[in-house]
Amino acid sequence: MRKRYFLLAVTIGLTLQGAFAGPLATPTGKVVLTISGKISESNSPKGAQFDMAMIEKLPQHNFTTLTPWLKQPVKFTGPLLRDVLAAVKAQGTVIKAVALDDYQTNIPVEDAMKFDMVMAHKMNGQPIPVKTKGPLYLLYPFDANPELRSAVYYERSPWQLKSLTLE
Ligand SMILES: Nc1nc2c(c(=O)[nH]1)N[C@H]1C(S)=C(S)[C@@H](COP(=O)(O)O)O[C@H]1N2
Ligand SMILES: [Mo]
Repeated sequence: MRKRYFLLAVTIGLTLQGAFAGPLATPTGKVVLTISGKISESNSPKGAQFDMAMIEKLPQHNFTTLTPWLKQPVKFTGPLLRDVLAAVKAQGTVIKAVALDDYQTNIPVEDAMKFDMVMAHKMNGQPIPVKTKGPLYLLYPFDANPELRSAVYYERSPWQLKSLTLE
């Protein structure tokens, strides 16, 4: 009986580890995000690569917020940036984000800890096509905190996100 409980505990432990801090899977689909720089979990010579299935496997969060870009409030869904950083064992203080249109912006790692920043792959429950700023859109919960409704944070919200480099 004891042994059975022990095995159960080990199984649960391994399952949780797999969900939150296990070795990084290898993408089987199209790579949508590459994280490089100061990270200690990786799966390719270019850094930690993610396909959409890997991003969807992380714990999902959502918030509904107005943005400067759209007239209506939109519900954004995806993993918290801080969970994505944890998945690659990120270090450093600044995240250099680059988008498909080559837009670049620097996000303090501290922002990911302080605010529930979401790496959205869905808007109003639907995958985000590239032409409407997808497939990945990194953003702050603007409506949850009036402090965030400023150019500083809008500029730190890249749509069409393709890579993060930890510095
Ligand atoms: N990929 C990408 N993300 C981006 C930008 C961009 O040009 N490309 N512009 C940034 C800037 S400077 C701001 S203020 C906000 C809002 O940009 P907009 O006013 O051009 O809509 O989005 C940010 N995210
Ligand atoms: Mo801007």
